[in-house]
Amino acid sequence: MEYTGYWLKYHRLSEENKSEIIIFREVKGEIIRNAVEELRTGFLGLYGRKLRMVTDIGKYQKARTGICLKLESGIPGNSFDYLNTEHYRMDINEGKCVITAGSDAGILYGVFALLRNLQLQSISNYDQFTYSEEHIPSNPLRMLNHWDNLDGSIERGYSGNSFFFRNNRILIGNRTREYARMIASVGINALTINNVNVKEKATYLITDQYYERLRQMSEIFSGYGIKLFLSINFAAPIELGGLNTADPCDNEVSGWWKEKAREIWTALPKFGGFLVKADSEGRPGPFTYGRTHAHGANMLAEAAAPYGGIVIWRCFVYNCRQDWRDQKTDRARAGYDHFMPLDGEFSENVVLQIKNGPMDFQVREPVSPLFGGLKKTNVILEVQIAQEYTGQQRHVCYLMPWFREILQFDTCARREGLTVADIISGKAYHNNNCGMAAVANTGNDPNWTGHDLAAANLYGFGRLAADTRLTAEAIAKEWILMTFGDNRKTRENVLQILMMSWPTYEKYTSPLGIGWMVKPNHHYGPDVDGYEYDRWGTYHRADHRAIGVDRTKEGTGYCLQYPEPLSFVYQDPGTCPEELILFFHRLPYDHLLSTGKTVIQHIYDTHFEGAEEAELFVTLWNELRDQIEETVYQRVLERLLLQKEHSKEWRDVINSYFYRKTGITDQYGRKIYE
Ligand code: GCV
Repeated sequence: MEYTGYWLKYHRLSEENKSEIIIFREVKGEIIRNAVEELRTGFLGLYGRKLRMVTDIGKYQKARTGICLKLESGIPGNSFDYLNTEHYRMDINEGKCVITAGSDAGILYGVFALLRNLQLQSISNYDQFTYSEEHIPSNPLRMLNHWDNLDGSIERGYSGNSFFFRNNRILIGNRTREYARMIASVGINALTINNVNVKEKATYLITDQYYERLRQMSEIFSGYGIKLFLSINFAAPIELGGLNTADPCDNEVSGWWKEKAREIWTALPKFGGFLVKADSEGRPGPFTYGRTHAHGANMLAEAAAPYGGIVIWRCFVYNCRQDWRDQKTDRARAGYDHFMPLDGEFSENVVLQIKNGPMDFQVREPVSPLFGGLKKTNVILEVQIAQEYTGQQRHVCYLMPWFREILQFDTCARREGLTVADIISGKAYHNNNCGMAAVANTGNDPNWTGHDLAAANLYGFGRLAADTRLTAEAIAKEWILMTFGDNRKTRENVLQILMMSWPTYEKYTSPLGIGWMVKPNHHYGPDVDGYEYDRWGTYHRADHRAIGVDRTKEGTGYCLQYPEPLSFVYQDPGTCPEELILFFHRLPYDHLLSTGKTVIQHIYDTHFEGAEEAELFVTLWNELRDQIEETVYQRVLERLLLQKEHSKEWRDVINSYFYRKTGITDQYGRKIYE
């Protein structure tokens, strides 16, 4: 395999070189061909066994070992078409395995599940394996958003350059196919390849300069059940079409998009649709013309509808030219204020893509109130596995515990409870186009993700999006075993590192939900006041008496965007979850937390603890020296050592800052620089 370092390595489970296995398939097509290829690779790797394919059921029945792939229409009683098409059932009984699915993609998922189960249960003798599993994906859309630029750079990319673009050209090669395999194996079914900030040359992706290469790429991905989408420039009618407006209510503009859609889908029959960042951080949008985001999205949706295309419209809309002196404007409110009044106005094939929190992928934020608010709109939960604010893939930060918390969060949108997972599955309000998207963390580094342990986030995101009931720990265990093989010490130590890593990162960086104490622009490293007097609306407002932003009804009123009883819970510092207390409240440093600690002592303690824990990661990794392939071992060690040193920098900068502001000493007399 050309690109090593991920979970499809298929560590050998047994050396016995037994007879071949027969695959019977009654279905044809590219996806099935790829599924069979996966079986071949998997069985060769795991057992050194060869597979032979037959289309004669008699031969399959006579064989001692076999795998049968067959299609079946929907699961009775399930009213969701999309789910029916991607389900699979797998029954394995002493050497015979039947994978039944609702579509070719379902069969592919069943095949990956078979290979995964053989590895996870360390089945050294396939012929004696008995097992059954049925799976319906939790979410219809399970998507990766790449922020790759056509020059080959990646916005917030921490693992090398793009493997999709270089020098304004589209790259297609082995790596494209390997990537498709890798992400299909965890259930991803859609992706965008270009940055949401669509400028300059990227605007031209929807012209015949790029169609042929895009067609080739979309076919590689669709061979693994993955739809290709593109981020588009809302001002394309002006920049490409020579019109003097991009007003969504202008007939010429909507006509231009209709013609464009016809052209795109003629050239790319497997194309999925558009992702749009509009009126956000300098990107054009409907506001320029006094129109709403519903006008903008619906106009595009009408153009895409004849081809079954969808429009994914981002809710990351806020004023990025705020005056820091203005204490009334609260960036956290912006998404809800803009989009909530439009609930019910969006077309069926529009999906609103909402970042998990109201700000921007901080290590901790409350869940966006839009999830509990919108009831008549398709929604996608957007998370970021590119670790922009969580260590930039130089620090280990396994994000699945965080994503699980978000998914399980009760939005209180209904009295009987309605979690984010319920809402994004589409089941809560019977919506078809819903799901999860992650800003991708891959690049052309040999191991794809820079930090080898960051691959757990890619694997984890896919698995979680496909099955939101999986725990973060269960996912981590899978990834470790499939990536590093079955060694007890490796399983224990890597699991400990992964499961500690997000809380540890939070401890030595941002206390109590405050966020944003990072160096401006690149967002790596501590700078407590980095954004404090800037235009981005991200303030902690710490002075010598208090810290935090009052978002209660007496403050910015953000609390009130949540339904009751949540709004009450957040409103009162006595009931507000403490990990978010400074997000919602402005508190004096001597405010007592439920632990009996003051806010300032909590800040000191967590920063000392976090740095100690980062040091422990090095110790745990060192114990694996003889177990892990040398290059991987060294690559991870180098990053863990850097994290250890850098966590001390965070600790000391933050502790000194607050000591200098408050003059309050650490209760335990530890070293804080004056
Ligand atoms: C692609 C944050 C990031 C930007 C990113 C933006 C977005 O502000 O820092 O790099 O732009 O989010 O999600 O659109």
